[in-house]
Amino acid sequence: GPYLADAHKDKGLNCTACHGDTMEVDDNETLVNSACVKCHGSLAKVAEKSEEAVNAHKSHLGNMNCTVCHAGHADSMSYCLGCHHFDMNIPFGKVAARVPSTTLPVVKEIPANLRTDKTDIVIIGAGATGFAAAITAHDRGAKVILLEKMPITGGNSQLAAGGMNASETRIQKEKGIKDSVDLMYEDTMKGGKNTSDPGLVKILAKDSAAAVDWLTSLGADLSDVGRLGGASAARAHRPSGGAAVGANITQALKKNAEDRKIDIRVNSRAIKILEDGKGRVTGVLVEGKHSKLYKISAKAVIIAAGGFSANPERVAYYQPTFKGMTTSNQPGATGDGIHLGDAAGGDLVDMKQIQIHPTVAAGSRILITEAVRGNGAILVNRDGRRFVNEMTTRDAASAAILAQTGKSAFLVFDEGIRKSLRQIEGYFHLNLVTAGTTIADLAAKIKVPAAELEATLSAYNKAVDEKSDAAFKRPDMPRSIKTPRFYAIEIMPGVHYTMGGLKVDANAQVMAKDGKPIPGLFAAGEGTGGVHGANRLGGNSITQTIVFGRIVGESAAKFAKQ
Ligand code: MEZ
Repeated sequence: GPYLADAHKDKGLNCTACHGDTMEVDDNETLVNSACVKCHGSLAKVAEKSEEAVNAHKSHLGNMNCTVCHAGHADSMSYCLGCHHFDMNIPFGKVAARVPSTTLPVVKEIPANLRTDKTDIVIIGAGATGFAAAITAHDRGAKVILLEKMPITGGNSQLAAGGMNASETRIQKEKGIKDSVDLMYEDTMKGGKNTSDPGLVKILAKDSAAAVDWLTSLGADLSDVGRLGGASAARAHRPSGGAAVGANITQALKKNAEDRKIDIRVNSRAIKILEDGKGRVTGVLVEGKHSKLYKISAKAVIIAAGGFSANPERVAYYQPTFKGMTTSNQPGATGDGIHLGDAAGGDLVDMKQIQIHPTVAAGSRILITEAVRGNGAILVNRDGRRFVNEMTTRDAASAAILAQTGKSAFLVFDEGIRKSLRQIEGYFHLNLVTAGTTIADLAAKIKVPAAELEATLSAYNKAVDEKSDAAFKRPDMPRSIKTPRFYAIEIMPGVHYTMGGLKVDANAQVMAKDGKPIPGLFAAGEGTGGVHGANRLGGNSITQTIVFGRIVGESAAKFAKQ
């Protein structure tokens, strides 16, 4: 110390002021958090008082518990710093992020007489997949426990930016956008280099419109549509004004799960899948922040714990050339679910298929959404020249950037593009954008030759007018870049998505190495392989979480009833 608790004591508060008369501490830290709010007001109220340039109490992570960052009897640590690099003072805090270990604790022997909770279905991971599965299974009459090892729910889904791909939606029809399920299937297969599981891709495309309707019925806003790389039509659904999709949908899902009183447990890491000795899954072993080891006995287990982009050792194991690269992922994306399923006998597919996203802000973990390019931005190198079709697939765009001097490039756009996409304001807020009143002014600030940059923009604007990009064959150029001010963000590729994972069938059952389903074990989302093959198209990930999250919830509920 001294810690936050000491400061409270100095103010005359005793232990029960924060911990209640029962002094009970569950893994959600329910009592303490409600005591914080009782004295200090809600997160929104605290945010109103903030004078900081970056208001940590008002973030895209939604309404979080106070104890996510503030600890009573240990160093406080800002959750934001897991991804950001702000100068952020936190009372009794360390300027460091609390990040989970990238490896699961090894359990040699499970102690006898452990507390055992009982449920129908236990779900590992509270991102979009886990929430979609939990709500669906609950609505089919199953009792559900949703586990999340991080102190907040939302996972990587919460960070999803560009959109959710779906075809033949009501919203597309209203906007007069021509698209079809077949076209989405073809684009996805082509994007994945024809190595995806065609059956799973058919489901993704066919159920995508219903997934958008379902989310909308739960209160999400998917009313804007943009176009992302590798898509033959505008099908990336996102909130109005082009706001980020992830925070909007995960907060709607969370609210719906809470309204249904689903048992959501944060700070709760599943560390082993339990089975009966005959191959049937019977539950999980959990390590809770306060409850320590305990068991949950369940009729079905759903793995929805995402991929492993934030596990640098594993990324380098499968792709040695990606060693040391930054990532766009939240620190919890360490691949626990894949590891747990593997240890339970599940087969793995496509593990070497790791996607790097071309545009992560240089020196950070902040993804600059592909939608900035989708809405018209171009990429230029240090010579002030374009070097690639900006809307090509991510692997090709990333390879092109890594081939430039400095292994980075500049995303260049203007006031018109800025106005077209609400997410861009966030990059200004985070100080990631360099602005110039003229092209020459911008060029000077980012140290590229002004004449080259001017020539590049004038050639590009001509291509926009002629609707033909002879230089790089960019298929879609929705806006020219000629309205001051002019802007640039330095970007470099970062590990973004792991395409491989547990092998599943069309009912989201995990397949064993002998090709048969493991009874009681289900999986969906990024921790499964087969949907994206060798390369995932932007916007297909959120679609996968909802389409297969609903399927896995339904399948597991059916299985649990048998
Ligand atoms: O699906 C994605 O990964 C995506 C659209 C990312 C982004 O650039 O916004």
